[in-house]
Amino acid sequence: MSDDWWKSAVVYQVYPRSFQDSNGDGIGDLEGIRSRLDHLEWLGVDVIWLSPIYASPQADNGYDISDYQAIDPTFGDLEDFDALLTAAHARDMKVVMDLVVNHTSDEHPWFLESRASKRSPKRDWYWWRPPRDGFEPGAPGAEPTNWRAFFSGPAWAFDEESGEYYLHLFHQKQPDLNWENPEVRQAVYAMMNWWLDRGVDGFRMDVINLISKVLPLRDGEPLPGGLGNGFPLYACGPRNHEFLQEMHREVFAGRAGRFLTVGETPGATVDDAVLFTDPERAEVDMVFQFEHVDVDHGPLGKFDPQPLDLVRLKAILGRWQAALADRGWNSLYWDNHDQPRVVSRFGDDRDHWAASAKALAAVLHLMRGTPYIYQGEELGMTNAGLTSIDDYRDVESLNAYDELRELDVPEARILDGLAAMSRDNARTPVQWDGSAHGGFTTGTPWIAVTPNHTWLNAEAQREDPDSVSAFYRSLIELRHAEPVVAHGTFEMLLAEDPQVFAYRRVLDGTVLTVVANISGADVTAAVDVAHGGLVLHNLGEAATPYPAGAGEVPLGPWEARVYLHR
Ligand code: TEU
Ligand code: CA
Repeated sequence: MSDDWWKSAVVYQVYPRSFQDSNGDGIGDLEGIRSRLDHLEWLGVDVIWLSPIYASPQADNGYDISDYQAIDPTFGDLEDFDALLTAAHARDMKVVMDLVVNHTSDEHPWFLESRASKRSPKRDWYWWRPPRDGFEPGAPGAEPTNWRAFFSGPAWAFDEESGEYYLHLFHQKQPDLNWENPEVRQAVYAMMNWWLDRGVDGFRMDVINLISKVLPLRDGEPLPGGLGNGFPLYACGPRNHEFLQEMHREVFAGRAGRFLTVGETPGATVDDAVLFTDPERAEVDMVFQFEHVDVDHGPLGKFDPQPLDLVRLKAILGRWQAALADRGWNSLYWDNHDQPRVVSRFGDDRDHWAASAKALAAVLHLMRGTPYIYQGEELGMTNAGLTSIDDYRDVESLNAYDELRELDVPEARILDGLAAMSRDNARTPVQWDGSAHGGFTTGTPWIAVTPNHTWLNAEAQREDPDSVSAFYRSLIELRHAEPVVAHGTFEMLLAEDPQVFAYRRVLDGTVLTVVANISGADVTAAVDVAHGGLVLHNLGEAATPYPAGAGEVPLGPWEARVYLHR
C-alpha cells in the first residue's frame, strides 16, 4: 500500500447516535454499527470515520468530551469498540476517529482541575482571563473580548468562584484548550498514540485550524447585536502549522502503518490549504474547506439560505482543484453531520429526487480528491422537513432561534431557515427499511425518523440496479478500477454555464469526461465526447442514445453522463 493510498479511497462518515440502535434505547451505538458493516462492504467504501464516541455529557452530541480514552456508555464500551475495529479490519475497511482537541467538555478532569483554583497546575491548560478593565465581574460587556461563540452569545463564560472568565468558541460546556501550553500538546499526543496503538487508522481533526489564537487576545470587528467577530483572531492562527508539524512528529512520523489525517478547517483559504496538505511539510493529508458549503449563506448567516448560484459553486470548486493540483490534496464532500442534505439543498427532492441525488454524487466523486459520503447520502436521504421548534434537538439551531427572535426576525422566516439549514437535517436516523422508525430502533428514536422512510430506505434500494445507492457503488467501483479518477489532472469545462457542471480528467492516455445537468430543464452541453464510451449514466433505462460525433451532449433534467476513452 502506497503512502498516498487515500487518494483512491472513499471515506464513509458514521454519526453513531443516528446510525443503528442495537438495544432499543433509541440511540445508535457501536454494536449497531457492527451489525451494519455488510452495507458498507457492499457499497465498497475503504474507510469509516466515526463521529465522537468518547465519554461525554452530550451537550454537543459528543463533540464535548469528558474522557478521551473511554467510550460513552450510550455507545458501548472499549470491548465493543475493539470488536468493531476487528470486524471492520477483517473486511478491509479502516477506521478513522474524530479528534476533538480545540476544546474539551467542562466536565473533563483537566477542566475541573483547572477551574478548581487560580493556582491549580492546570489553570493554564485553558484560557482564563479577568473581566474587562473597569467592568464589574459578570456584568454585561465585562467579557475579556467581544467574541461571539459559534452557538450564539458571548464566547466567554463567567466563573463565580474565581471571578474570572474562560473561553469557549462553541458551547459554554466546551472550554477551549490552551495549545500555547506544551503540557496540553503532549497530553493530546499521548492520547492520540494510545488510540493508534489500539489499532485505529487515523483522525479527522475537529476545527484543527482554531487551536492557535492571536496573542494577546483582543476584540474583533463588531457584529449586529453587540458582540464581535473573533474569527480572524483565532482561525489559522500564528502557530497553527507549527503545532500540526509537531503533532506529526510526535504521533505519526515513527510509525509503520498507513494512516489518514484530515483537518476540519472552517475559513481556510486555498493558500492555507496548500500549507496544511503539502506532503513535504508533514501536517495533514487533506482538509475540509467550507467555501462551497457556505455558498448559499445569506446576509443573516447560515440560517438565511439563498438559491444556489451554480456558476459560483463551480468557480469555488474549480479554484480548489487548481490550487491543490501540484502540491497538497482535496477532500470532496457535500454532506456531513453539520450540513443539510445535498439532495434537498442543491438538488430537487420533489420532482427529480433520484436523478438529482445521482448527478450531484457524480460531479463530486469524480473530481480530484478523496470523496466523503455521509451516512444516508448514498440513499439520497432528504432534509427532515421539521416545522416546529419543538422538533429540533441541535443546540446550534435552538440557540439561533432565540438569537434571531431577539433580533425581531419573524418566526416563520426563522423556521424556514432552520428547515433548510439546521444540522438536525443530517442527524435524523438512517432509513434502513420501511418499518416503524425505519429499522433504526425498536424503541423511541432520540430524534424522529423522516416520514419518507416508508419508500426511501436501504432495503428498497438494495436489489434495484438503478437505485441511488447502486449509483454510489458504481462511482466507488470506477475510482478503484480507473487510476484517472484518483490521479488524473482536472480541467473545468463550461465554467460560465448556469446549468451544466462539466469537467475533464486526464491521466497518460486516458480521458474521463463528466457532463451533468444541474437543473430540471433540458439543456445541451457543448462538450466533445465523441471518442468516449459511456461508463456511467444516472437515468438507467431512460437513457437516450447519444448522437455520435456531434460535439454536443443533449441532457434531460438532472441527467449526468460519464465518458471514458483511452
Ligand atoms: O464543526 C465546526 C464548525 O465550524 C461548524 O460546522 C459548526 O458546527 C457550525 O455548523 C457552525 O455554524 C465542528 C463539528 O463538526 C461540529 O459538529 C461541532 O459542533 C463543532 O466542531 C464543535 O466541536
Ligand atoms: Ca442504543
